[in-house]
Amino acid sequence: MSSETVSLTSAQRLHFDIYGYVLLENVLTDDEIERIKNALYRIKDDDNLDGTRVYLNWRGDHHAHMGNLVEYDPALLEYAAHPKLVPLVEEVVGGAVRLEETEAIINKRSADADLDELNKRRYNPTGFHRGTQHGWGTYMEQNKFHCIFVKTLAYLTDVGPDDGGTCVIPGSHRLTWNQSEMIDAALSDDSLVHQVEASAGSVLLFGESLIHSTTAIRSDKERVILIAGYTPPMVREWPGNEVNPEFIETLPEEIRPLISGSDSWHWRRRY
Ligand SMILES: O=C(O)CCC(=O)C(=O)O
Repeated sequence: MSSETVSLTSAQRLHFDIYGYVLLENVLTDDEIERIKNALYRIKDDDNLDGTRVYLNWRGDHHAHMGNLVEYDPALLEYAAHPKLVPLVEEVVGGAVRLEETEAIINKRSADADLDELNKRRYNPTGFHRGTQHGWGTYMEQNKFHCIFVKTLAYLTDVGPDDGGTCVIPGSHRLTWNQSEMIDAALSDDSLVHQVEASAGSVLLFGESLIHSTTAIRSDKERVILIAGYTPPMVREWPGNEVNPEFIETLPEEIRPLISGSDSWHWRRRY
């Protein structure tokens, strides 16, 4: 990892604290994007993943969801340990992190989609959810918001208004409202929902207490995203995202604790 200090600008930190997310533009190079996409398409077309720890689930024939990716290709490992991203994650978690999961989605419009129906709404979130809650998965320290479960979501294709940008309920990361009441309220008024649109190479940094969703695609474009989740090191990986200890042994020493969580309870809040 580079010794150069990488941190959020005060405007990015304020955006994160107010809304629960911030879009980081132009993070990945064209070469990184191509290498990551090649690896993800190979997984999507791989009919023998048995010898790997990768999982691939199809949600209809238009939506491939895959996970536990770091052992499959160096480009995917490099994203999970990205020196421009991990320090920003640590800033909002509040200290050192471990990789909790990696997942990716390659999706397009469903062949059965009713475009007239999709065009009736400004956005069509397919399933709002969150991975932790304000109150036990978050804390305030020195007036800054922190979340113990944070994701970086990289857009690997350009995502315009009709291309399935991630939908979020801005500000929901700091609310203790009942989740379904909050979702119902936001779905009744589109102005409470924001759809993230981004160019390929941009990364959405968000706390998992933020309610968010995949969005149905209206255009003819296929979307590709790669996500890495992080927690403090004493927290477990998401089930199914256990990385082979033998693979971890082969990694450079400086990224081993990030991938394995070996730092465990030796955690000190740093931010
Ligand atoms: O598909 C997206 O844009 C959002 C993915 C998502 O909901 C998640 O990472 O939990």
